[in-house]
Amino acid sequence: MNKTVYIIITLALIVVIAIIFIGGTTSTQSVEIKDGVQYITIDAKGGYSPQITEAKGGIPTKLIMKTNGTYDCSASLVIHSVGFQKILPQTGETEIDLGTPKAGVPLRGVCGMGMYSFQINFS
Ligand SMILES: [Cu+2]
Repeated sequence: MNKTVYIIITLALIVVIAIIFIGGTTSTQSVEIKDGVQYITIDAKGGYSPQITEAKGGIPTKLIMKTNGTYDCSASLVIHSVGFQKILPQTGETEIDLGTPKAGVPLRGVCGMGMYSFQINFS
């Protein structure tokens, strides 16, 4: 009986670790170039994901902030370098025009309280 419980817990742990691992690798596909415009997607819920994004500089870029039942302060987003300061909808997508970012100048976004942040590196 005890052995069975042990095996079930071990299997459950393996599944959880696998999900976290797969989730971590898929989040690297957050940059997409369509018709000469670079789209960067960042999820906002209990912080920002991915926290660091590698993107290309020198091309028109749009940032898409995705919220999904986001009731925490990561919905209140500030991006100083483009003068953006808004409360994101609790669920939805917000497109932010980043213009044409220069290579070597990272962009940082922070929540209204400065608790959560993300960074986009342009190269
Ligand atoms: Cu915050």
